Amino acid sequence: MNLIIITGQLGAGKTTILNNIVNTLPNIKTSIIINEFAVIGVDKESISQKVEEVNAGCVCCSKGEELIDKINELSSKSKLILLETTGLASLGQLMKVVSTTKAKIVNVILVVDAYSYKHSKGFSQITKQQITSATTIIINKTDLVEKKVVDEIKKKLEGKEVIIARKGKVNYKQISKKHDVKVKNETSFMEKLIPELKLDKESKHIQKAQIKSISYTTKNKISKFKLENFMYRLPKEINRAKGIIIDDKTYKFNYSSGLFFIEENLKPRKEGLIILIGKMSRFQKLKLIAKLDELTGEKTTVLDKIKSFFE
Ligand SMILES: Nc1nc2c(ncn2[C@@H]2O[C@H](COP(=O)(O)OP(=O)(O)OP(=O)(O)O)[C@@H](O)[C@H]2O)c(=O)[nH]1
Ligand SMILES: [Mg+2]
Repeated sequence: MNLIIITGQLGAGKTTILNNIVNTLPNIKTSIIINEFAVIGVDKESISQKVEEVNAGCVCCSKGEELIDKINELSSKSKLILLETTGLASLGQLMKVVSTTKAKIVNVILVVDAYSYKHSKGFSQITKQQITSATTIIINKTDLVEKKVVDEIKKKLEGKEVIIARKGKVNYKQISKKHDVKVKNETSFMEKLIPELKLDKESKHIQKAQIKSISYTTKNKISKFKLENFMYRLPKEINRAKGIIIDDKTYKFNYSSGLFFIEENLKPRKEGLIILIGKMSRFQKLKLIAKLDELTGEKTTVLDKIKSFFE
């Protein structure tokens, strides 16, 4: 069974691209796994096929065991697995994890956000690391930048297989070439001694990045205009938000790189979900929950506050 990894920074367009790939798949039995950093995931709402979820952590470390079980479980019914990871995944570590399963990695796709590249004037450290492990790089959101920005990114990726995408439009054929993906499988002396270290030590990359998330649910109606206002007032460290709200209809919203989008969600829902992701201390998390309470008219209980403080 073949497996394709799709990774890239928060909000780069991974799920949008994944859905376009899913919609152009030939007749191959395919399973989709999405790994989201937040406790409750929302990406599956955007995919036209059934999605298996691994949430509340990163599949390259704390959620490695769960991913291994999921892949092995799917191997009897699928010929291909498409795996979307969180943007924080350490690709080297993730590839090691997948190499212990029945799946063979045939492509490691990195989605690069041209708009965010332009505004942060270059690649982040983590993107630079991911570029070295990726076998295909998709330069996405090229509809939001000038040609010279795309040319500059292309130049930095010389020697790599590159696909240029607008609005996440990529089809299966473009990414179907099988690559000889090499997995470095060295195990350190300490890992041999204490096997648990192998998965756990890398979760430090999340702690180091200080990235946390809030998954906030509400049955209350929220005005989409108030929500938009709320997003534009978020502290700059909260650079990603997404979810579903119920106003006059059910809406799906996305906030990334300072841009807010909201559209009708085709599947109606009884409960809204707001996910905030970014660098935040535990106390900032509580402050944001209080702000969400103000926005939604909910009153988060002390117990729930304590729970999210330690999450
Ligand atoms: N203009 C433009 N918007 C895009 C493009 N690709 C994705 N988007 C929008 O960017 C937002 C985030 O897209 P997603 O596909 O959810 O990004 P993601 O990488 O899966 O996000 P996470 O899983 O949260 O890291 C959504 O509002 C998309 O509609 C693109 O090429 N151009
Ligand atoms: Mg996604």
